[in-house]
Amino acid sequence: MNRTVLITGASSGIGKACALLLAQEGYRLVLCARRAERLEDLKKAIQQEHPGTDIFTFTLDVRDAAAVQQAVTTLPAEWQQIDVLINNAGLSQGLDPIQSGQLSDWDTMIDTNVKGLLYVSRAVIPLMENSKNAHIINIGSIAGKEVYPNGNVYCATKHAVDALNKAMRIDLLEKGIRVSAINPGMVETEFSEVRFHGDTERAKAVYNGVTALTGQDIAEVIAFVLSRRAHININDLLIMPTAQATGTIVNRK
Ligand code: NDP
Ligand code: 8X3
Repeated sequence: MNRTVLITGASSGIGKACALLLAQEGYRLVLCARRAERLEDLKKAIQQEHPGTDIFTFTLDVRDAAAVQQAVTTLPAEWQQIDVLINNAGLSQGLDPIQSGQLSDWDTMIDTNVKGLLYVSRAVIPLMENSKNAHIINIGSIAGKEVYPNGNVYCATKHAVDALNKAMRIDLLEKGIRVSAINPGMVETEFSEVRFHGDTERAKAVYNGVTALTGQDIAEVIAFVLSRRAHININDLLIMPTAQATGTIVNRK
């Protein structure tokens, strides 16, 4: 049977691009996010473009530990083996100095990017143990490799993802489950719109004068990582637009 991939945050951006590309590569897809309608539209689009693709979708808020456990343990029988987990659901909220950041923004980022990733991994890993080709992809960030002004809590959550990626590789070593971190720089998705609480003008300005990465660019790298021969694990990749040198140094034209 073809490999089955479970992608969190498949309703937009990088997660959606992974779903589209991996469908093309013949994967069976388990897709989740909070926005059900988006997932339904994506399922229809994939089935139109790649007829015969097996897809199962469900709504999930990764911050809800009980809901994560319930959703994963009640997956239909034919979806009970997962080969690939893409821990992609995540977000940034706000870009404020630490002395004046919004507590609710901090909670949302920590609950989603760190605790959500943990809840999903804890629930899904047992479904990967019988796979002959199991692989976890953790979506980190340049923000997990360096800290930039006002990035404080978002950077801290992505540093935590960096640590968890390493920890998973150690803990899952004997099970033969591969673990890889994909750390992008600027990718033009809904990310900045979410960070700036729906301020589309401010979000657009982030990408002014820069050819940012696309979700497809990242999906292609993930497909490459997943397609290496079984004895190869790509531990960690940092992928930036050519016009970006660090989290904040960007060559705008
Ligand atoms: P998008 O905002 O386009 O997509 C984020 C996805 O995460 C959506 O599908 C959203 O779905 C999902 N999500 C957010 N919160 C939750 C939640 N509580 N439960 C379930 N799903 C959730 O942004 P990106 O595609 O850019 O972001 C994907 C990942 O990439 C994130 O982890 C982000 O930190 C990381 N990243 C992004 C970069 C960028 O520049 N864009 C750079 C580096 C890393 P829904 O709202 O439907 O629940
Ligand atoms: C998202 C990229 O540069 O805003 O992780 O941290 S950045």
